[in-house]
Amino acid sequence: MERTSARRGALISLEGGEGAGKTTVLGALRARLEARGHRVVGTREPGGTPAGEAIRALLLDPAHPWVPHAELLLMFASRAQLVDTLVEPALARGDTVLADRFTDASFAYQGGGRGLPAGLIAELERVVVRRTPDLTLLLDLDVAQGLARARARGGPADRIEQEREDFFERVRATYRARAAADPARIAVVDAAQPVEAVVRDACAALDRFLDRWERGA
Ligand code: T5A
Repeated sequence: MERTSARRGALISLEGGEGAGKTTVLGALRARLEARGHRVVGTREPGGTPAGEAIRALLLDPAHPWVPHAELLLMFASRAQLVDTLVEPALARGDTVLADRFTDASFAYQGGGRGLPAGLIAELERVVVRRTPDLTLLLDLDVAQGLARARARGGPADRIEQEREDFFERVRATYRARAAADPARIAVVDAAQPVEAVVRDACAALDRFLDRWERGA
């Protein structure tokens, strides 16, 4: 039975380094939400809208050597379009938004990875996004293992996947630091486990959150 409520929907994001298994886990999270009566709107970043997908293509194309500030602003251009045209209307309808990456990715990749100031990213978040996810699931995985998984999938590496390993080590460290600083919002899932165990732990963290959220807490 669908939940009917005047309350706004929840914003749930999924984060992790390259090859951490987000795509693999997303389907299970959606199924769990729907089984609990939530209407789910899925998004991905960069992208998620026609304009955002065009920005994504520019961002990931190895032909464009974006400087860090340009990369950051393009991520936020895509996110602004997504938030205003898709995320906010969905939350206002009471739908649950399941986001494949959100602003934490900018803190991790453009902040940790590229070395841009966290204060600048926080200011863009405050002005452009105006919202923090209600729950974030962080799929945490050893960098070399994640890159090996991503490479095993085949196909050419995109511009960001072509970065050196130390870049992804900084990305991972930033994600973990953010989770340590905000454990009430960010749940860390050990993504080195077999798929079934990752899905089980991610769904358990989702259930704990939904138990509180559905009570109105
Ligand atoms: N980015 C994004 C920024 O720099 N700043 C930002 O603000 C934002 C929003 C695109 C890029 O943009 C950057 C980050 C990215 O570099 P993306 O589309 O989310 O973002 O790209 P990826 O993180 O590269 O997503 P992937 O689709 O490559 O990885 P996934 O979804 O995490 O991994 P998945 O599920 O495809 O799994 C990878 C492989 O591993 C296997 C899968 O079968 C698959 O083959 N696998 C497992 N194998 C063993 N055990 C498990 N537990 C497994 N789980 C999955």
